[in-house]
Order: sequence, then C-alpha cells, then structure tokens
Amino acid sequence: MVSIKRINSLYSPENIEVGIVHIGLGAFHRAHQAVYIEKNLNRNMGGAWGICSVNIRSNKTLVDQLETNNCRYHIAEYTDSQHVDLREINAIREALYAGDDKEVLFERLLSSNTKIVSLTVTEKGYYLKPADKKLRLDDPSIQHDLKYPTQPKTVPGILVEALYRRREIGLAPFTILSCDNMPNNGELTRQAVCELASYRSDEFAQWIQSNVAFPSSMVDRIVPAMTDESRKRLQEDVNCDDQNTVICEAFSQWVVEDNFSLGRPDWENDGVQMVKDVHPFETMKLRLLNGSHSLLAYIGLAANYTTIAKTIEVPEFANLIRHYMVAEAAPTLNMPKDIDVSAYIESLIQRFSNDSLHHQLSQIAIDGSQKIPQRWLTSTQERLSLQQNVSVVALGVAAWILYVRGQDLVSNQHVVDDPMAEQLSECYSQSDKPDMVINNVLALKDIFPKGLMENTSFYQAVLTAYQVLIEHGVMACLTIKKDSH
Ligand code: CS2
Repeated sequence: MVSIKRINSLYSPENIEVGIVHIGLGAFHRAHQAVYIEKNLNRNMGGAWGICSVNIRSNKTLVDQLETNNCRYHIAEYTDSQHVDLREINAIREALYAGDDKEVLFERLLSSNTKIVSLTVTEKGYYLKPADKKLRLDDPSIQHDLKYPTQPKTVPGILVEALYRRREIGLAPFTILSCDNMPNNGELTRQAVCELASYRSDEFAQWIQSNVAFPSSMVDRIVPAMTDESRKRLQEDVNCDDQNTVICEAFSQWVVEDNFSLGRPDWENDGVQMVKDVHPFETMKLRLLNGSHSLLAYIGLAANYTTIAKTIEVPEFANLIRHYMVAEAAPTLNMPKDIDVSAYIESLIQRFSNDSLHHQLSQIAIDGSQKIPQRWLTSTQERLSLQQNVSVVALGVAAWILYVRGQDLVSNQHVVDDPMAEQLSECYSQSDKPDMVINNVLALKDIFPKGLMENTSFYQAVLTAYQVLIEHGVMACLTIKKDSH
C-alpha cells in the first residue's frame, strides 16, 4: 500500500492577481517554481503573485487541458515508491499558448501588474553558442527576429520587444528571472537580450543594461517527462484521475540572487534560498548533479539501460559516478565553507536511486551539445591545465559521441534530438574511423573551447575511450584507477 498525504490549497484562486509571466509551461515549471508560489499563496492566504504560464512553440494541448480545469492540477512528490505527497496547485492562474499570434502575450507583458518574467526554455532557448555565449545569428528564428523585431519568434526577441514597448509607454521594466540549467543564467540572459537589442539601437541595449534586473538562479528538482506509463502508475498508486498531474521527487531546491527591481514574493519564508551570489551553488549543481546525469545517460544508453535508477543500480556504474563526482568534479568547486560537498554527493546518489521516478536516460540525452560544456568541459579544461586526470569525462564525451552517431553498439537507430544534430552527423559523413570522428567532433568550435580542442591528452583520452567502447562495450571502459586524481 502506498501511503499518500494530501495537501490542498488554502486560498481562493479566483482572488489571486497575476504578477509573474512564465515562459516555458512544462512539467519542470509546474513541479518547481509553481510549487514555491503555491506555498507562498497558501502562507499569505492569497496575494498578487499568481502566474500566467505561457508556451510559445510546443505543447498547446497542455495549455488547453489546464485551461479546461481552471489551471488547477496536482503534483505527486515521491519520497520513494511507498510514500507520496499529493499536492494541489492553483498558483498558475492563466495558461496561454502564444504561437503565431503573440499579442495576447504582449498584453500580459505590458501590464503594470507584471513584475517578473521567469523562464524555463532549456539551454537552446537562449540562442547562445555554448562555447563563446554569443548569439546564434545564423539561426533562422533569430534571423527572423532581426528582420521583424515587432513580431518575434524567440524568447530573447519577445523580451526585447516587450521591454521596448514598456519603455515607450513609460512603464518600468520587469525583472527577468532565468530558471534554466546554465551557469550565470541571469548574466547569459542579459547577454542574449542585450545583443539582440543592440540591432535595434545601441542606446536601447545600453538602457536594458542599466535598467533591467537579471537575477541568476539555481533550480533543482528531478521531474521526469510524463508518459502513458507514469500516468497509469499514478492512477494505481494514488487513484488520481487529474490528467495534468506531474510526478517528481520529494527533494526541491531553489537558490535565487536577490536582485528584483519591481519587488518579489517573500520566498525566503517558503524555503527559497535568497542569496547575493548564486554562482557556487550553480556550479556545484551543474557539475555534480547534471554532470552525473549526462554521464549516466550516455554510458547507460550505450549499455542498453533505460532509466537513471536502473543504471545506478549497477555497482560498476555507481562506482564510476561516485568517482567522477569525488575525484574529477568536486575538486574543481570553490564552495563556501558551510556547504558539505561530500554530503551533497551522497544525497545525489540517493536521489538517483529513487526507483519511483522512472527517469528516462533518453530524456537527459537530448541537446547534449548545449549541456556538456557547462556540465563537463569547463571543469575539464581547468583540470587539464593543472595536468590532472580527466578519464571519466573523456569516457563521457566518447559515449556522447557514440550517441550522436544515431546508432548504438548493436546497430539500433535512434533520433538525435539536438540543435546541432546536422553538424554532429556530418562528423561521421566522411568516415567512421575513430580518429577521424573524434577529430571532427572535437573541432566543433561552438561546443569545445579552443584550449580543449588543441589539447592532445584530451584528444587521446577521448579516442582511447571511444575505441574501447565500440570494440568491447561499456563495461570494458570502467577500469577507472582509484588513484588517478
Ligand atoms: C537533467 C535535468 O534533463 C537533464 O538534462 O539533468 O533536467 C535534471 O533532472 C534537473 O536539472 C534536476 O534539477
């Protein structure tokens, strides 16, 4: 029997005003930020921080489904397979789909009640090149926004146009809060918005620089994409027939830079860590949690596993992940004294082992070109400059290179879902000889910083791992020396 604790909203949703516009209405937003707002509204018995959640490209069905239910939905927070908190959420007061016509969205963005615009649009939604963080000017959607700035398609384009219109009518700019897995996500958002705005005028870009707050934030909660299988399990476990319910882990963390120009909810009373500098938290989470996730995804898929819990259950993989975190990632962190990195590592192993989540490796494997620089490559470059061992990351990169071939070790095909899929596939087009492939991939300068591309030890380590991987399989690659740091 699964033990269920039900937590219901205590306030009247119809009295809540919208103060936040959120772009990226996916499972993560519903199980993370919306929960913190829900707690805030519960504690204050209402308020003006309801959310208008928006999708601009995908998932219109979800928007429609939420709208039919007055945007009320549930989240099922699994501590383990036997303990679930079923939480009612009413924090989202409006769901919008702004596809071709974005004027309804602009109406919201131009409202004086809108104080914060938050984002979960994934790494690629910022249109920055992973290696140098400059705008991807050759991307057709960015080119469109440069040509038709008043009818933008991209998130940076929408923000630029909304800020432009707010300035014209004399309305103070909203705060822009990125909630995506990137280091300095506030600063990166500022860069994308200001670079695009500079094509309108340098003076306008300068105005954004000086007047718009872009706090950084570190977000953390494991929220697997919902599937038919997980919906069925929900029905069995908690007898919940709300089709919009999201499954997630019990753990949740949000560390936010306290820099909001038009005010913010009193989040510090709802478990949000409001801090001056998010950077150490972001780096720790990206390199330890997300870095391990990507590693598990690519090696797990190469060994034919499907979920995180099933992969980490294999002792050799658990050892590899622990070794990666302890020996390769943790030494690159510069954490405040009161943060216990070893305890954090142990807690991650526990969280990865939560078998009630069924977190698919294929979901994490998506968009590798946008993820691996901040998860693996920055720390690896630092380690190489000190002549330190990087063998686990080299294996990870080799497994990712195998993954982007689109064909696994036993010739099963899969789709490579990545904005750089075409360039990655070209790396295999002349020849599939390991040295040629590795050369081609490591020469992709949008992904690999110059220092890494030119580093012969890195090239050699990736090549060796790749050769062993394709000739003998993953298990043969796992002889990581314990003293190699
Ligand atoms: C995952 C993240 O899909 C991925 O790349 O690593 O979504 C991860 O689950 C979250 O960042 C956890 O907070």
